[in-house]
Amino acid sequence: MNVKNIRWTRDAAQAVHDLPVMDLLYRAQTVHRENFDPNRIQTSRLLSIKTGGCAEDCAYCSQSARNGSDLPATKLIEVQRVLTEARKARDGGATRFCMGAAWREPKARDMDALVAMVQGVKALGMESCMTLGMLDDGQVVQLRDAGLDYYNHNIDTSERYYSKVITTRRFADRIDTMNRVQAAGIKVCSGGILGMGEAVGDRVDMLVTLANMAPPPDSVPINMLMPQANTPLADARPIDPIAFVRTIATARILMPRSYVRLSAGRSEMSDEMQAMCFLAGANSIFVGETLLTAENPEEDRDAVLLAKLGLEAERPEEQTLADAAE
Ligand code: SAM
Ligand code: DTB
Ligand code: SF4
Repeated sequence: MNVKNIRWTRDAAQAVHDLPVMDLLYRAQTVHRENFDPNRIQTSRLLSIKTGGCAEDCAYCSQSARNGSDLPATKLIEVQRVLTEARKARDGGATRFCMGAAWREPKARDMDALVAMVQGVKALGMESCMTLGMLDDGQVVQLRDAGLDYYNHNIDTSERYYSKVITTRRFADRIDTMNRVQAAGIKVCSGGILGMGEAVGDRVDMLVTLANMAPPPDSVPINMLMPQANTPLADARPIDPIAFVRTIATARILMPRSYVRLSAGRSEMSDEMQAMCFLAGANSIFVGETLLTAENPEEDRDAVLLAKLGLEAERPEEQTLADAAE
């Protein structure tokens, strides 16, 4: 049977999540090895191309204008600046360049610059990814035709918990944009955040929603909340590291052929916790000292960690076992 077509029920996914940790990790690592080289990791680099002043009210985000954060709002940055950063990222070994904008959705007047950014990143031989908020059909086609490889659009949590975190859009709006992106042939990158006060069932439901997409997202970022001053989640209780690892392992088992990205929050994780996440099937990270606005581990620390674990960064020309099997 084609693993892509398994439809997960909530109960089956919850049963996986609740396995004894040794069984869960063994199963996740087994699935991982069937689909990927276990000693390789994909590396992406992020750049905020438009920071702050966002009209949405995401409770975790430093960039929402409604959160009273003191982050100054910027305009969309110039194409040349983006390409200078992309070149640095490529020379530092990253294979994908991800550009993020603090928008509810892009405006028509921004589309030419966005298209030029995608074309420029592609010309450098890198994969391109953007995250710009909601997109309409025309925008999806423009970005696809420019050569956009991935679109990041997180569902963040379960449908049930969504309105506790964001009130300015609905869970269904997120799914609509993802479907549009997927229908146009752009790969979807979608995941969420752990540690926002959600229940275990919300984490499982979020993964079930992603796993039951046809096909599931190619890339699944799992972020650990980085509490931001002056946001409603500034004082959220940190998630237990083992609970975090369980969620990564469950994502790996539910979505065997997707890249699972250990995303925001690595700067707060021990080497041991990150190693457990890789053992649980995470095989992608953001590299570079900043994410969009928050900090990421220093490059030296990451280089030491990967060397200690014998993990090698994927090269651009490298095919994963999953790709090779298509
Ligand atoms: N504005 C666009 C959007 O929301 O789709 C793109 C940028 S937004 C910052 C991308 C993702 O980053 C969010 O969906 C969320 O999952 C993650 N994120 C934002 N702030 C975070 C934080 N403080 N801690 C962890 N993850 C965060
Ligand atoms: C994702 O899931 N995580 C990245 C990326 N997609 C765009 C963003 C993390 C942001 C962390 C908080 C910040 O830097 O402001
Ligand atoms: Fe805006 Fe994205 Fe931040 Fe939400 S997560 S406030 S949409 S930048």
